[in-house]
Amino acid sequence: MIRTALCDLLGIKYPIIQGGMAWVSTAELAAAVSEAGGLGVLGSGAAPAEWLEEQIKRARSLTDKPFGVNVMLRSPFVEEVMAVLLKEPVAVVTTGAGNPGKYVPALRELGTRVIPVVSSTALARRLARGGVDALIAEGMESGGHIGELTTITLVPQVVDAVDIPVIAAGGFFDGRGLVAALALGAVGVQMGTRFMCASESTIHPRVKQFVIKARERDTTVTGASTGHPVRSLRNKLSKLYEEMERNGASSEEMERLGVGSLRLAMVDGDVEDGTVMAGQVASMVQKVQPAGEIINEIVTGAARLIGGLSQVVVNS
Ligand code: TUI
Repeated sequence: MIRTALCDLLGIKYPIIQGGMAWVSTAELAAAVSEAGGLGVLGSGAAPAEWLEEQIKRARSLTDKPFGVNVMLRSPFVEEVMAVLLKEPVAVVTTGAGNPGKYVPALRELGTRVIPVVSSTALARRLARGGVDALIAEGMESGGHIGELTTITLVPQVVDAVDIPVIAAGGFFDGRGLVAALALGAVGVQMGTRFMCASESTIHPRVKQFVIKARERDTTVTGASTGHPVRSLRNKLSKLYEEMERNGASSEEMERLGVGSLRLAMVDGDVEDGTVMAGQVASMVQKVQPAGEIINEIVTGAARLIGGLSQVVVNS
């Protein structure tokens, strides 16, 4: 129904990638998204390599469709995680929070498609020259670690800067977003927050309810003073961060507070003392629903919209 060059590049039905979110994107979620025709992605975050290896095996047992792994480049286990990806190759590797340049040749040698996330045209150009397969241009509407530009300004600039396919991320939720991404020159979208509350998502039910309850101004960006701004849902911990930042706390002090806080939220369900990373579309999430239903809603919404747009053009 909605096919783009991304579908051919990755061997998927619909041009929708599920964001590889640390402590959120487990084998159950990734496999469900891949089964539904998108690209499911495991989020390795700062988890040890053994965890990832087990998750890859589990995802393979749940689906025979392609899936990916996101590598968080600031992980203390990044070398071991990369070693797992050379031993147990997956269809796609996405990366975040840094420059994956030195890992690209070995992964591509195995046939793995490498798709880094970028938040600037400078890194986009450098990586395109280094021979990556595509780029995800992620705007600051996203959850987690973010850059400075909005999606609507970043995506067309990255599209113009490189001659490889670009996937848009940050602020996408439904078929309207998918059509908007295509209008900006992207070949598809990556959505993270939209999939947090999928039935197959293994995060704590309290976190799902916290996302569902969120209103439009309920995300906040903390940690800008450390050079690593993070978007999350406002809670007791985010208020503490804001207070520390106002009082000129050191980067080390701020980062120490963050250690283990994502797991505390996502796995243990502590939505006040943990970091509930989520994007600005959190307020659009209204219920828990199967990943397949989410994908269908996005695709049918986009198809209906494109049908309407072509009529506008024909009639004018
Ligand atoms: O990576 C993400 N989202 C994340 S990572 C994460 S864990 C973390 N927590 C605190 C600090 C750092 C990481 C939670 N959410 N999204 C993709 C993304 N990548 N957004 C922005 C970037 C990015 C930033 C700088 C990519 C490359 C980059 O390059 C710097 C360089 O080395 O040139």
